[in-house]
Amino acid sequence: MNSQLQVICADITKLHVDAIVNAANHTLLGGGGVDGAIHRAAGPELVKECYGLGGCRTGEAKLTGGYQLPAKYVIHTVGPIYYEDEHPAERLADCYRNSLMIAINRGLKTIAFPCISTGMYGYPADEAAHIAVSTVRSVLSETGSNICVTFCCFGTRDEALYRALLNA
Ligand code: AR6
Repeated sequence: MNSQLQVICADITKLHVDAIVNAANHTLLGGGGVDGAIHRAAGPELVKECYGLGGCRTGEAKLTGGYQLPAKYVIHTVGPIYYEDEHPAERLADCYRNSLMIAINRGLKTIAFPCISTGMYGYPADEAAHIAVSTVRSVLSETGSNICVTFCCFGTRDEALYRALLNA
C-alpha cells in the first residue's frame, strides 16, 4: 500500500492530478491560505460553482470542477478549528475519509491533500499528520482501491513529518 502514498513539498495548485483537496471554510466561497491560492489559480468559474453547493459542514466534502487548474477536480472539505470545535480529531479524520471516498467513488486515479487545518485553523502539525496518514491507510485497506494519494506539504517541516510516518 505504501507505493500508493507519496509526499511532496509543493504548491498544490500546480499539481497534475485528478483531484486536489481544498482546506476550505463553511461558505466554500474562498478565503486565505490554500483556499485562496486554489481559487486564484482556478479562476472565477470556481466560486460560481461553489455558490450552488450551499456551503459545507465540518468534516464533509464536496466536489467541483478544477477550471483553470491543472487538476481536473477540486474536492472541498472543511477542517476543524482546533481550539473551538468539538472532537477535532474525529472531524479531521472525516475530512480525509470523505474526500478520499468521493475520489474513489468517481473512479479517480490520483488525489493530493494539503495539510488540512494546520494553518489558520491551528491544528498541531504532528497530530494532524498522524490522523491524515492513518485515515488514508484505513480507507485504502477497507476499499481495496488502487488510487494514488499525495500528501502535498508546503514546508520542509511537514514534509519530514509525513516521510517519517510513511517509512514507519
Ligand atoms: N499548496 C499547498 N499547501 C498550502 C498552500 C499551497 N498553495 N498554501 C498554504 N498551504 P490553511 P486551514 C498549507 O490556513 O488551517 C482559509 O482562509 C499551509 O501551509 O490554508 O484548514 C479557509 O478559507 C498549511 O499547512 O487551512 C479557512 O477559513 C495548510 O495548507 C481556513 O483558512 C492549511 O493551511 C482553513 O484553515
